[in-house]
Amino acid sequence: NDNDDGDASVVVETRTRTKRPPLYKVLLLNDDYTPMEFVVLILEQFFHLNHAQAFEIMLTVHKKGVAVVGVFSHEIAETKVAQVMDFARKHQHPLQCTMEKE
Ligand code: TYC
Repeated sequence: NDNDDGDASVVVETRTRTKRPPLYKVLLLNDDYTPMEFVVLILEQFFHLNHAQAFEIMLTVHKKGVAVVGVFSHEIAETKVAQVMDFARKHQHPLQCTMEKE
């Protein structure tokens, strides 16, 4: 505040708060029917994981029921979920993919 000399010219400073955009976890869910190789293929194709990483995450989902595949901006996460769901539906597998705020 510059001018505290009465009220002739008063400078009001407002604090600028910069928030980083929220991030979203993309989750893959287990089911009893989707083939393991199909899940591995999805992780390689849409999440750019190498075969070993893809296999490891697939196994985690298979054993624990769910795993985080990646963390993205809202728009990218939505796109990934849509890509996985479309691809699974196209091949008639019940695979489920969702997102949640981190
Ligand atoms: N449970 C499946 C099977 O035994 C494999 C599987 C893994 C399915 C991960 C979905 O997200 C998944 N064929």
